[in-house]
Amino acid sequence: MTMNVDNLSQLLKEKLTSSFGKSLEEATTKDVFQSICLIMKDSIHPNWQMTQQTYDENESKQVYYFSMEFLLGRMIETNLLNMGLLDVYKETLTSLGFNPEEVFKEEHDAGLGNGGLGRLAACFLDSLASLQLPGYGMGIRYKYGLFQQKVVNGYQVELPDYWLEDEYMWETKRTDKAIEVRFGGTVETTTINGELHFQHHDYERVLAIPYDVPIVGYDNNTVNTLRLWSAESTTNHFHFHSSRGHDYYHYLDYKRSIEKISEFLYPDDSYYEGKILRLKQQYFLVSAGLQSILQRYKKRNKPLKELSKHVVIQINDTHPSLVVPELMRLLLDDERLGWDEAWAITQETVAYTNHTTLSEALEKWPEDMIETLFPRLYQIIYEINERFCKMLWFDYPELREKIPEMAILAYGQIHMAHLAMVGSFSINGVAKLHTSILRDRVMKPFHIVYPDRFNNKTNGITHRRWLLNANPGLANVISEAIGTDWIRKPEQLVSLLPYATDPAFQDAVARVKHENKKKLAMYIKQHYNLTIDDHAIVDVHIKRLHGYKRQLLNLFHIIHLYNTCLENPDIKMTPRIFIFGAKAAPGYTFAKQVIKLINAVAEKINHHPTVSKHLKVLFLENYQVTLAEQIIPAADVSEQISTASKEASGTGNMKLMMNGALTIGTQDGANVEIGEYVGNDNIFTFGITSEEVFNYQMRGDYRARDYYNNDRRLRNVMDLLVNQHFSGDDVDFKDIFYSLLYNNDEYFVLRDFDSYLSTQNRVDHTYQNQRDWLQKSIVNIAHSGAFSSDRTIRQYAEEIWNIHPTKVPTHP
Ligand code: DL6
Repeated sequence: MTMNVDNLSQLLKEKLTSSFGKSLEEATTKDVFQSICLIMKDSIHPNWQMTQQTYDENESKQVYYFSMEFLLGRMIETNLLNMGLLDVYKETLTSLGFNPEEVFKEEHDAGLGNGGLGRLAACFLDSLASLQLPGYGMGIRYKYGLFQQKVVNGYQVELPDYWLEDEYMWETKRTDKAIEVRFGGTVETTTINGELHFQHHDYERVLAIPYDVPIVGYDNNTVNTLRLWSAESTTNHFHFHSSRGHDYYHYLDYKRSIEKISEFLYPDDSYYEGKILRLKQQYFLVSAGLQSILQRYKKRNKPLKELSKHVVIQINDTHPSLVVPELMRLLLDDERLGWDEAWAITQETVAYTNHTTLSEALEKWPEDMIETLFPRLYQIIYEINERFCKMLWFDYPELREKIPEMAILAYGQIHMAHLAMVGSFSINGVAKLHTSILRDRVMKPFHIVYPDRFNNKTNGITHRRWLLNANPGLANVISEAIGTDWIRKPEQLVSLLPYATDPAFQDAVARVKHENKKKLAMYIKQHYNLTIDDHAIVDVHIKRLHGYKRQLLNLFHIIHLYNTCLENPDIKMTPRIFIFGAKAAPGYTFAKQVIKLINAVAEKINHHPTVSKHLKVLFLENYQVTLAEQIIPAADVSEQISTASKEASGTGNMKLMMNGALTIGTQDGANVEIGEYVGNDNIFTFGITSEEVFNYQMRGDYRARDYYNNDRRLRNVMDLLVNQHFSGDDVDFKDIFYSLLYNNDEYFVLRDFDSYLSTQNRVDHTYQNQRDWLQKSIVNIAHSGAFSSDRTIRQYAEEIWNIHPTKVPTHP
């Protein structure tokens, strides 16, 4: 049935009655939202079933993307867009007297991720389905997503994000597909008929229950699956004896301890604390996921040695790297394969993506913790390590000295990245620079041993969510100029290049930007009671708060502008609004102090009678996917100012460029490739290079203090942190000041201050020439197709996974 306003209205009325016993007049927006989801599911589910059936019938090779994080955001608009029904749903809702935006807002963001890595995983799912590629996501159904951030008196306060409070409309619980996962216990080794057998005793049993979420492809019949595992206790653990009433309470304690495994998303992407739970979560995902894959594979009646012809497992960073020993365990102990065969299968099936070179984020686990929680896996890791180190000793004499630093197990710690690299056939970085840092520095000895495994896959973002959905005005202007082919082939956005100098097209782009700014201004007025000039430059810095992302450098520029305005009350400058959105890890004190400082500076500037005419500063609380969708279309300037070498790729840089913002950025992560595409004239690059950072680190001759002493502007900025200018008597920002001067400014903020300021000055001047600015903006949009996750996923599919599009027939 083709949907139109009439039949959809009818369906909606029927659904409201059958599911909620309500008429249209009685229905709340939540009822309407839920009814819409039910109607959508009625058409998604048959395609879902058909997709899985087609994959099985065609024996398509499938990728399983294992990730501890999937930052999905809201699904309703993406699903409707991909189903080709967004417009008719919006029209129908409007005709029935509902505001579609208000209805869509009823969906709580699925915040099952911390930041870039989790959002990337969500973009990848969208691209897999849209390219008709057989792909499966494997994750955890955390009961609480990343915390909700409130700002109270300028400080970050964390509240639980109970995203499941209302039913999650997209998921389907599959109790029949539950898997048992075992923790702890002991391993008994026996020899039967000359063969070693390993028996696991006294373990704790946890039930992994899958909740499947459909991932709808764009304008095709494909519906892939994101499988989220939830931990439950096994009921047969509890034997209630009426004479021993306390058994009941023991059972409740036990049940609670099990459920905790999938309760919280670990709210940190760089510091690892609360280790046991985190480690249990990793194994829980890995074991449940792998067991379910093998169960499904066996239904194909193929020999296990052909597993890698049918299955490829991509591990998203090291968090799921227990896949390597767990797959070995299943093949050795359950399937009774020999070591060499099991090892060959494992290495041919697993691929690893690295997302960070920060040493504090490269996971290491205490050996005793692994041994206690997973005694059999420990034995297997031990053996993998022994064999690996022996191989190094005999085959690579030149690396003998490096064995302690390359070992998987050394000095009481298990190095997960080493485990992942040794146990996989592909090791990829997420931007060219990052991959070369991995090859030439951080993982250099591994590159000597496994040169063919290393490869680069520069990240991407789904243009469907980040342009079509988030910025329909711009999408229309583009389609009017170059047609709609770019929607399927985003690289065709490049045909916009001739329009970059066309005044009519420039004006159309400018109008959309202005409309988006007005919308953002309204949101800011409503939520923060702050009036912003919708002709001001909108300068945005939105990402996790971390020292290396240098929100502080941005803030120093703002304080410098503030000082300049105070010194020259009659100054002429294009008004600018600086927007920050960032969550700090709850235990990361420095990052939280920076949030407080941003808010303190905002307070001062926004209330200053003259400065506030030129500048506004705003920290938007609870930065998450839906908020990003509101900010990005309105942005003019994209702050990508990490210390060179530290940001593996970044994806916010891509989203912002796609929406016509110009990047002010360091030569870091994917900024470098953005610069290569758009050319030096269309990006504002500044700061020291990664080579210079490494050289400073090697020579140890960086002296932050010299910059403070020699630059009056910098001193004038920094001194305001310690003379209570921004803080009154209750707080000061000495710790920040000291970290820069006495701890020698780990992230080179002072070193890059001068170059950042002069580049910001260029930004300001360029903006004053609107024609020039718009031309640059359009060049950025035109090249953003290269950063669609469709391109990235095609590269993964062809160069790593060897999977192919499988057309799903229309459901009869
Ligand atoms: O690859 C996705 C994303 C990159 O764009 C960011 O540059 C990088 O910082 C982020 N890495 C992580 C690392 N977490 N851990 N571990 O989130 O990945």
